[in-house]
Amino acid sequence: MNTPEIARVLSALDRFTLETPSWGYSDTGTRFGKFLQDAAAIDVYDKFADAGQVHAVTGCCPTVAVHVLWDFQPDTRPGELAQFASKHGVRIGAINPNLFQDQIYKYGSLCHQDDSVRVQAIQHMRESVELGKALASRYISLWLADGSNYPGQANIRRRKQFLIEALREVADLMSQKQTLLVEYKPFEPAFYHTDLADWGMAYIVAKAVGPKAKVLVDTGHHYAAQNIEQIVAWLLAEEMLGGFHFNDRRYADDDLTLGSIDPYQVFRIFHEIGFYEWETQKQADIAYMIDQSHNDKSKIEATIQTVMTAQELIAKAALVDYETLNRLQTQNQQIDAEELLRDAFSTDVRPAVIEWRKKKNLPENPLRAFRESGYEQRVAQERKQRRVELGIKPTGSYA
Ligand code: RM4
Ligand code: MN
Ligand code: MN
Repeated sequence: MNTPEIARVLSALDRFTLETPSWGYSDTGTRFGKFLQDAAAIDVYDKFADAGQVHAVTGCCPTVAVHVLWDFQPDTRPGELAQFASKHGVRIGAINPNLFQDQIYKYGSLCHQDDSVRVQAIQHMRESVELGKALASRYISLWLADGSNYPGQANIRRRKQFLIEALREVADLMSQKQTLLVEYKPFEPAFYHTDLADWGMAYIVAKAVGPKAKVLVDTGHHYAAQNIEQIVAWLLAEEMLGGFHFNDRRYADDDLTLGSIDPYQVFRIFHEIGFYEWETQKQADIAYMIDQSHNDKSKIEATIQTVMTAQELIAKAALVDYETLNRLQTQNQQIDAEELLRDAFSTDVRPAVIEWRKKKNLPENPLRAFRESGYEQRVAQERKQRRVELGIKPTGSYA
């Protein structure tokens, strides 16, 4: 790598932050059960402490996404929680409402045919918006689990209308500083139809809601052969890309570590963003977030590994020479254009990433630094003991 290339990598890393999810630090599993870890976070305080560790060694993760029902109790004082987070060097990021856990949502929430259920769902959205305001958090990040399991069960068009009306109401409650991120997912928990099943539906709904709403791309929420970077390019071109939930997948919404299965795809996504930024001469306003469940890996280590992977892939994408690519594309030089991408992808950028870390007084190898700190062993002991004191019984059963 030459000096201008290194400079491009350093500047790309300077501009990149990645939000970690509170739920990535606690025990999660599949619907068949959970394998419990002593070091897993018990409560939101543990989650912020763990997120603080990730930020301390990577310098790249200053915010933590929260899930309202998993992280807030009715008596939680948002201000106190924010203060606790800041003690650990992090801030509260995206607020994720939860419209899928309550029994009343069996047949949907914002799309439900009963007014009373929709009213309750909107009320939860309102509380999430208020929480966002109290915490000066910019994003309300909505994953809507609504859908149906059998053909004929639901009026799909009417549900779409209910959804748009409900989200318009929510948007009216939001301040100008808040953004609603609309996530989509093809299936699960419903297996016949999902009300927001793909990016087109999320786009239509976000557009109907107005300028406060943007689309969120969760990389795991696509069918296997789908070209995600094209979706990203189109959303960028339409100024409708609000954020990402990063994870990798082999089959469906597997929530595996980013880049563990197909790093080239992540590279191509970052490439589309870089190309857009070069062409428009402006930084894309995107919330980069992780959405992973570390079911059997060490949770903090898996999060650090994800951040390091993302930084390396961002650095590789920064090596693409867009001027040259533009010329090659105009001349239909497809092999050379493709080689430009392949060269960038196969460059070992780790020395440049280490240089960036040294400049920031960060450990050269965040994963090793975290291991050497002994944090995980310490909290495993302490949390194991605390579980006994709190009477928390290990259960991970499905039925
Ligand atoms: C969903 C979706 C949401 C996440 C939940 C836990 O599949 O990805 O973003 O909050 O899982
Ligand atoms: Mn997600
Ligand atoms: Mn998901």
